[in-house]
Amino acid sequence: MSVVGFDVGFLNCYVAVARAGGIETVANEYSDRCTPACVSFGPRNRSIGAAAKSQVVTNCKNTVQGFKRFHGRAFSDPYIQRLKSSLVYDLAQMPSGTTGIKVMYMEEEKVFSIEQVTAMLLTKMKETAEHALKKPVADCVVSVPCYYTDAERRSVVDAAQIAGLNCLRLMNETTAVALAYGIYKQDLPAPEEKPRIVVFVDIGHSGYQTSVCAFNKGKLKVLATACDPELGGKDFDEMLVRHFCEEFGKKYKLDVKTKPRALVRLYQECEKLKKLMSANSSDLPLNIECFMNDIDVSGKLNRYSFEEMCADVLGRVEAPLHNLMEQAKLKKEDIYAVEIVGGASRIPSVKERIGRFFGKELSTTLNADEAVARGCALQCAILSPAFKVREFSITDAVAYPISLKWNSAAEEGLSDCEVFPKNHAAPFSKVLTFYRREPFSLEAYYNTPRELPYPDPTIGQFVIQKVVPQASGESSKVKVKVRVNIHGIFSVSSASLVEVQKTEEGEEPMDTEQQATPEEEGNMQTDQDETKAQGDGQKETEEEEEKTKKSDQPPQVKKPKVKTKVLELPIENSPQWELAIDMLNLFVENEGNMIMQDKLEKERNDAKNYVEEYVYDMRDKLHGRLEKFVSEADRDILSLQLEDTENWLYEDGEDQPKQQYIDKLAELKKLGQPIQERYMESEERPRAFDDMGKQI
Ligand code: ATP
Ligand code: K
Ligand code: MG
Repeated sequence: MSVVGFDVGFLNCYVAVARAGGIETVANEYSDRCTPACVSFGPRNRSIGAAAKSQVVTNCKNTVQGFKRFHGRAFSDPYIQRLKSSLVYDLAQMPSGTTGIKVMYMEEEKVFSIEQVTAMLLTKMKETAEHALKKPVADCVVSVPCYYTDAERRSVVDAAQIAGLNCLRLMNETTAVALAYGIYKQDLPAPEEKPRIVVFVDIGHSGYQTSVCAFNKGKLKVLATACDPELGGKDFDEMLVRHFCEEFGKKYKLDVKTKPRALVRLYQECEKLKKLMSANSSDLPLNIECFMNDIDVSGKLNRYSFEEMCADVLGRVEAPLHNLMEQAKLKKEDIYAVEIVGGASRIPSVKERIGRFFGKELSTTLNADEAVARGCALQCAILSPAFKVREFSITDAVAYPISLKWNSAAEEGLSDCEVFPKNHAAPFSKVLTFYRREPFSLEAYYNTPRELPYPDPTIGQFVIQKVVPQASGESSKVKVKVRVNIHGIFSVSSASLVEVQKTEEGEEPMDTEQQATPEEEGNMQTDQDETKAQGDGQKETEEEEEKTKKSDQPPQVKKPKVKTKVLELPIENSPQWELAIDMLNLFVENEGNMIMQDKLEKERNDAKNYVEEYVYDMRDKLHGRLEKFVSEADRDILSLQLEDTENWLYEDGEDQPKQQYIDKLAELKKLGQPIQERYMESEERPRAFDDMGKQI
C-alpha cells in the first residue's frame, strides 16, 4: 500500500508521498522536485522528464511536450487540427479515431496514443516515488484539471493503468489545493457554524482554474468552479515569441517560424525572460547565439511593454472570477481568503488583477508549485486504510450539468431529464425508475454544449439489457443507478428489475405504478456515495427527489401485499472514446517492454561507461601511485591496450552490445588487477602492523 500523489502538469509534474508521518514532495534523480512533462524517443530508448527536456532542441521532432491537452480528443477535433500545425512533432489518428503522436522510435515510425505517452510520464514519476519510498508503488491519486470532461478523465485513468498504477482517485487540481489548505487548519468553524469561504486560483502553463469552497471543521465542500482552459503561462510565452519573431524578422531578416529548432529555442528563452520580468521591472535582455543561419540575435524588453503586449491575455483573467461568484451567489465580502497557486500566478499583473477583483490581498500560504501534488497525496492517505490521517470529508462539484435521454415508448419520441445539475455534489449516485417491457438504452450528455471546452457533448450510450415484461404482461419496474464516481466520471453503475411474484392472497397485484406513463419515468432517488474516511454526511440517504406529481394518478382500489424479487440486469456501457480493453492490455504489455528496453539500454550504457572510466583511471594511476608496482614491460603492454581501447570506444566500440563492454573491461582488468592488488597489499601491510601494535 503506497500513499502517493501525482500532479501531472502541462509543463511541470510533481510527486508527493506520505513518509515518516508527513507529506513530502520528493525529488527525482536530478535532485529536482519538478519533473518536466516531456518524453523523447531515440533509436534505442526513450528519455522521460529532465533527460527528455534536454533533447527538445537537438531531437525536436521526436520530443513531445504539451500533450496533456490531447486526452480524450478525436484526431478530427478542430482543436487538435488547429494545434497540429503549430507543433514541432507530428500527430496522427489512432485506429479508434483518437489522437496519437507520431515519432521515430527504435529506428521505426511509431504512433503512440495519448494514454501511452502520459503513461510513460507516469512511469517516470512512479519510479521517483518508488525510489523515495524504497518499495513498489501502485496506489496513487492523480490530478486533472477541474474542467476535464468524461472522455478526458477516462483517458487519464487508462494512462495510469498502462503505467501499472492503481488510481484511487482522479482529483480536480483546485480540490487538491483546497485539501492541502484545509486539512492542517486548526481554526475552521465548527460543523454547525457558518462555513469559511475560500477561493482557490490555480494558473499553470496551460489552464486557469478557480473554485470556491466552504470549510468547516473536518470537511470541505466545493461550491462552484469556473475556468478558462486556454489561459496560462503559455499564452504569455506566445505573445513574447510573436513579438520577437516580428522583431528578428525586421532586424535580421529571419523567418523564425520556418525553422522548428530555432522556434523551440526562442520559446525557451522567452519563458526565461517572462520569469525574470516577474521579479524585475527594468529592461531585460534576450540573447541567443547562433540562432539561425549562424546569426546571433538579441533583443530587450521590460515589464511595462510586456504587459502592454499581453493586454488581451490579461483581459481574460476576470471573466472566470465573475462566473464563479455568480454561480456560488456570493458577495466579495463573503470571501475569507483568496489562495493562489500555479507558476503563472507569479506574474505581477495577473496577481494584481485577481487582487483587484476581490478587493483584497491575495494569500500565498501554499507552495505554488507543489500544492496540487501534496493535496493528491493527502487524498491518497485519506483513502488508504493503512495510513492514519485526520478525518476530512471532501465533497467535490459536478463541472457540467449531465442529462439523460431515452426513447419513450409512451410518448413516441425522446424524453430527457437532467440527472446532475451543475455544481451538484460529487461523487454521488441516484436511482431512476423506468417501466419497460424490453431492453432500452440511455444516452448521457452534457446539456450545456456551449460552456463545454470540448466539441462533443456526448458522454456515452448505456443499454440496459435483459429487460422482460412481468408474468402478467405488464411493464417491469426497472431501477437504474447512475452516478458520478470518485474520478468525476459519469456511469450507469447498476440496473435491476423488480419482478412481482404472487401476492399473499394469491391475487395479481394492482399497482398503478405498473402503467408506464412518461411522467413516471425518471423518478429519482438519491444517495450520496460512501467514501472512505469521510466524517459525516456519509450515511446512505434515501431521500426521494420526486420529479413527478403522484396526485395526478388514479387512486388505488386495493393495495395487496406484494412479494418482489430483484434481478440484477447487465448493462452495456459505451462511453465516448473509450479505449477498448484489448488495446489497453496491449498498451500495458508494450509499456512493460519499453521499460525493459530502457533498462537494457541503460545497462549497456553503464557497461560502456565503466570501460571508459577504467581507461582514464588506470592511465592516470599507471603513472602515479601504481608505478612502483608494475614492471616497465607490463606497464607498456597495459598502456598500449588502454590506448587501443580508447580508440575502439570512439570507433567500432561506439555502439556495441553490453557483453562486448563487459568482455573488454575484463580483458583490461586481467592485466590491471594484479597491479592494483600488489598496491593494496603494500597499503594494507603497515596498517596491519599498526593494528597489531595497538592490540599489544
Ligand atoms: P497546468 O496546471 O496548466 O497543467 P503546470 O502545472 O505544468 O500546467 P505550473 O508549473 O503551475 O504549470 O506553471 C508553469 C507556468 O508558470 C509556466 O508558464 C512558467 O513559465 C510559469 N512561471 C513559473 N514561474 C514564473 C515566474 N516567476 N513568473 C512568471 N511565470 C512563471
Ligand atoms: K504543476
Ligand atoms: Mg498545474
